[in-house]
Amino acid sequence: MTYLKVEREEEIVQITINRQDKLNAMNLDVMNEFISLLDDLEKDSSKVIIITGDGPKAFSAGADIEYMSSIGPAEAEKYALCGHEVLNRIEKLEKPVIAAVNGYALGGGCELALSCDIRFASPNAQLGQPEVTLGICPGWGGTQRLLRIIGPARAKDLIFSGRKILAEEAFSMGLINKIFPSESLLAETRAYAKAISKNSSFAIGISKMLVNRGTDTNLDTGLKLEIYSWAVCFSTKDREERMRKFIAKK
Ligand code: CO8
Repeated sequence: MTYLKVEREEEIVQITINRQDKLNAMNLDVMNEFISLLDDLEKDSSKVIIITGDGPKAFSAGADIEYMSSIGPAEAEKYALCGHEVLNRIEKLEKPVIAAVNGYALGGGCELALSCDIRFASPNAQLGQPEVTLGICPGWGGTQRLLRIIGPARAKDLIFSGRKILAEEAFSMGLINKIFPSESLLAETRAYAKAISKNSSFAIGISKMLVNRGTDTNLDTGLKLEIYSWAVCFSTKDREERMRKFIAKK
């Protein structure tokens, strides 16, 4: 891979977008590398995924403006579809994905973070959807995921103004789960990833699906889905062993 640095430590995979000279802006090559990496991650035994950006300045400054400046609607559709494929697959991955937002997360960069399950950030992180300043609307799920995470009024404020917000304000909106000092952001993210990797992958995967589905379904359907999913957990050896160990300890 040219633009994605992939490091595996035990069952944790850290993906670093590695295009520092362009503030980790995601061109088609970056997105295609994500697609082939996701082919592996969907099948392999990794338990938690971390996504971050190379260098001290940016998680990702978004889609590649240089590329977008010269394309028409047909290429724009392809670019959007490619981005949606990546972000949808991250969202549906049956394992937790954590964004470690270490600087600018703008436009597509913010949308990439929105597709992750959990977002940690350094105090200098700046998030935003500045697309309207470039004459486009958010195109990698921003209008839909931001709305669901922070509500319509706040989403419209960020999208209409295109303003960048610091981690503290993002935290107060529920856009960021937790802020860590810049120098320990990755270590803290890895420690968190390691802690959750000890829990049942099956139970976490099914919980992720239930919460995701719950966002777009009515309460009754969501609760029914939970009952059946809960019952399925009783078919795993993992559940048997974890409960047996608990009883044995007593
Ligand atoms: N695309 C391409 N290159 C970029 C991008 C980008 N998004 N952002 C920064 N760069 C490049 C700069 O051109 C510069 O390159 P060079 O050194 O070769 O001139 C280098 O990165 C460093 O950037 P700056 O010199 O601008 O650094 P500053 O510290 O002065 O400013 C900012 C940092 C404020 C982050 C500034 O770079 C900036 O505003 N960048 C653009 C941010 C932005 O508007 N992002 C949204 C893009 S639109 C989008 O993401 C749409 C997503 C949906 C797409 C749907 C598909 C159709």
